[in-house]
Amino acid sequence: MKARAANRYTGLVDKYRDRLPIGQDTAAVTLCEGDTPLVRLDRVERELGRDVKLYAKLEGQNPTGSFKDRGMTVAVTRAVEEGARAVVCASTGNTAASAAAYAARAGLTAFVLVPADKVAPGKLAQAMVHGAVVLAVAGSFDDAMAVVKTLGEDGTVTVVNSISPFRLQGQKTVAFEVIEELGRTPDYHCVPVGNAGNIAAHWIGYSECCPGRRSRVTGACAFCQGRCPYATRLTDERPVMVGYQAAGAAPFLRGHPVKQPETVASAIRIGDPQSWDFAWSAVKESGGWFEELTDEDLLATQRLLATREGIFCEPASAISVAGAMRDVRSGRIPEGSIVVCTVTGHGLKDPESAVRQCPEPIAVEASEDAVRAVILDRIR
Ligand code: AN7
Repeated sequence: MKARAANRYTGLVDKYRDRLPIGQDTAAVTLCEGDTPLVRLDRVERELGRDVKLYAKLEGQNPTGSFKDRGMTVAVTRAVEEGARAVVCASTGNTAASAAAYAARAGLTAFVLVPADKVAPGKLAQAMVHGAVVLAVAGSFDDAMAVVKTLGEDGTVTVVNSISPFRLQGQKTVAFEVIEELGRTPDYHCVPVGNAGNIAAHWIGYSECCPGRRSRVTGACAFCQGRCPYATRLTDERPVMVGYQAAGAAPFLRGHPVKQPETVASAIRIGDPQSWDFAWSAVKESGGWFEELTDEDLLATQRLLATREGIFCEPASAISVAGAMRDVRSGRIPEGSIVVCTVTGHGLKDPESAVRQCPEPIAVEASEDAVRAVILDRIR
């Protein structure tokens, strides 16, 4: 029993503490986030008919159902270290759910600002159930974000949006896990882009895996400086970073903020991304690109992943796979490539948009004959 306890996974702060801005003796505020599955998409590969290896990093398997937990464990652990009493964020939903859960665990009050009537019901439920003070803002996510930035300035509350460097530090660990699992760096890493923190965090992580080839923009790893065990063990390759946006909310494609972003993927209905420069750097330094997809594209891919691979993700998360498929088909991602798609959030957050595409349940009598008739009619 003892040996097992010693090997128990206790979250990403404990695992990567020497690469995170958390003191050695600080107890992590953790729900054992991270360590998410990397799943090969065999059936999507076959459908593409190209010689690529396609993987999905299932971030919806985190404790509150999205990648935000990676950043939140670090941000809330730090907030407690610094003696904060309350945290605040603006959110399209997932950050709010995560902040609410980690604040509950830490005994802090969470204030979450969400655009009124624009948040998927599962996410709103999480924020409410975990006891956050939910403020439904008469405006967009971008309006709420602007308010939160001003609140953070005088230190009344600790901001846990991805403008906090601690969030990105936590989220960078996804890159460490991908390299550990593949035993090498992927050639391409495809990420959905909204506020643009996550693609930047991926790049920080991959850059820290590369001794001697650190990002000029993100800077050297302040915590390992080549000394930590990972620096010698990991690779000096970095992947090409590709960011995908919904066509109605694609400021990186337009080259400027978008006033009224619109997409079925409410998680990434964001017109004025906070990590603008950072995301551009990640894409440019890596030789990557941004691309946009229509709502139809990402809903079709959400359905494909669900019906062919058994993966239920939210619409915003399907965009990385939708984009990778398009870029593999066009040859922009060449044959022979290893491609990882970050699938950012769980489909149960937003069942309505998914169910709308499905056939209705079949009403049937509680009799063997009636059920058998349906089965015989459908089986091939
Ligand atoms: C499922 O919760 O911005 O580009 O306030 O929930 O780092 O913003 C969520 C973003 C992708 C985009 N996929 O990541 C919020 C919020 C899902 C998301 C993104 C979000 P960023």
